[in-house]
Amino acid sequence: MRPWWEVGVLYQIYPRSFQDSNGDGIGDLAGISARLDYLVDLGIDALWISPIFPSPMADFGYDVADYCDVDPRFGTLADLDRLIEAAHARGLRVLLDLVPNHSSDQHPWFVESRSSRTNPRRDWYIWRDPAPGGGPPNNWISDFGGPAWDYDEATGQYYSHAFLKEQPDFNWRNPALRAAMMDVLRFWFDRGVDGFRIDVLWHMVKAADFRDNPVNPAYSPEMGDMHRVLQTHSTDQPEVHAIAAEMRAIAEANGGRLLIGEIYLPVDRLMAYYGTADAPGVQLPFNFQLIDAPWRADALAEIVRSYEAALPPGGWPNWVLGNHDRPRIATRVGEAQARVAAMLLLTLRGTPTLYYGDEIGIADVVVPAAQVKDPRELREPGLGLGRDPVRTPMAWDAGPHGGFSDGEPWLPLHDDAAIRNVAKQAADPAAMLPLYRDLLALRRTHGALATGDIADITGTDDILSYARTENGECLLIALNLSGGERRFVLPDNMEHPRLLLSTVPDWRRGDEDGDGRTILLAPDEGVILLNE
Ligand code: TEU
Ligand code: CA
Repeated sequence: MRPWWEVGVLYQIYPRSFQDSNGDGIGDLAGISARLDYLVDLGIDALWISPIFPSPMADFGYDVADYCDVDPRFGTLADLDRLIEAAHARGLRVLLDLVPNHSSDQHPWFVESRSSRTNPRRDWYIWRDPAPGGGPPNNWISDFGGPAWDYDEATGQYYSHAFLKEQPDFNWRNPALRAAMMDVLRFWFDRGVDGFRIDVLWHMVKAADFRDNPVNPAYSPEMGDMHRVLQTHSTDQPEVHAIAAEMRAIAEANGGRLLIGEIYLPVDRLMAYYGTADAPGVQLPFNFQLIDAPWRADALAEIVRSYEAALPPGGWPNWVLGNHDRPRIATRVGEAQARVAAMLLLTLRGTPTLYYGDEIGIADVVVPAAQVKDPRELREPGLGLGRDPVRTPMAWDAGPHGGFSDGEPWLPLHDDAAIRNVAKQAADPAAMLPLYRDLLALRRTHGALATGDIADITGTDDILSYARTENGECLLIALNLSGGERRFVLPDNMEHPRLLLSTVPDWRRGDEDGDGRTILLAPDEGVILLNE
């Protein structure tokens, strides 16, 4: 029996923006509970909710002040219990977002840690003396710009922060900290949480000698300050794998809960996060390649082939088109290709993760300077690094604020929310939402799409194609990545092709070459064919 997460589809919810239930303009847990039936109809299997823990919100919840409670803005622990129960009753799994690299500077542990050099929790965070001539201990740079070190006047040392200074890094080399964080996993597993997405897993351990990072020869200012150095010594250290393995052991001891690692690394280094047979790591190290990929058939074919080839024995693949940090797919490739991208995501071998709102084709929303909330944008404005544009509220209907909230939403909705919303699209067969529903339904009726082998991965003449096979069933996917018509010659082994789904449903197709072996793909058309 395959585990559920190999077969299933994950759906990321940014909780501030999914559904507000009390009119304060901020989405909440009761709001998510009210939309569970939508998720069931859509056809997903599990939801991952970005952090909902008590937080000063310096980084919108990725600065946690208490790992075992719920922020009042999102509701209460009881609301979360109700959400988990209601989700489970519908066959949906619930994943939370574990943020183990850093806490909030308001977390009682950090308050204690900074209180004196001799405090028992001093060593739970990373404290270093100033460099010999004064100044930060080394040249490490925060991912959000500026030194990765902040000076504490009172105790005369610097603490490390890979992100904001309000997000001090934990010292995972300290056994007591490590044990305390492992208890956090157990706490949530006991409450019925089905797994975690683990924030910045590859950041968790820093080189013990705190060597300077090498200067990045390719740096230019528009890349953002963090790119001035390569994160050679501040990330991806060998010791991280034992930590992942310990988390995995806890997940297994609780009946096989799921761990997903957020890891931005080249494929060869990413693969190490699957762990080994003796010390398995996370089940799914997030594969973000489609987020940065050039949208070309040859490039995508090479990405799929080389990723498949690099997987360790037993390693299950996964694919992602977008998340709360990166530009939305509709903006990157345009609406017509976003349909093709949906077909790609949901027909590749491996667990797909959808990002809320992509199923109705929301694009990046231009947020006026005065309304910017994201510290990433506020610290390095104008470089396009801000994340507000991809975190805007979901649109449910044509009512005020798209049915997201009775009050003023924390971020503006997309301009076309009156027509780009769930209710409108549900009634329009040509819209994005029915395509997502059809794709998700097809994965259930044709198991080969979910778990079958993948073969014949080809990218030529603007067409990306591949076959999925399982138990004698064979499906062929052909995706036209261009805005022009393209002829696609069927492989010889495709004897009786039947069109199961097209991203261009009204396309009138003839037998163009009269040979039954060539099909004419519409501009921006993807098709799924079944060999009968
Ligand atoms: O993001 C990590 C992440 O996206 C960065 O390491 C990225 O490479 C860098 O910011 C370049 O832009 C996670 C969360 O997803 C994000 O929302 C948090 O802000 C961050 O960690 C800190 O917890
Ligand atoms: Ca609310």
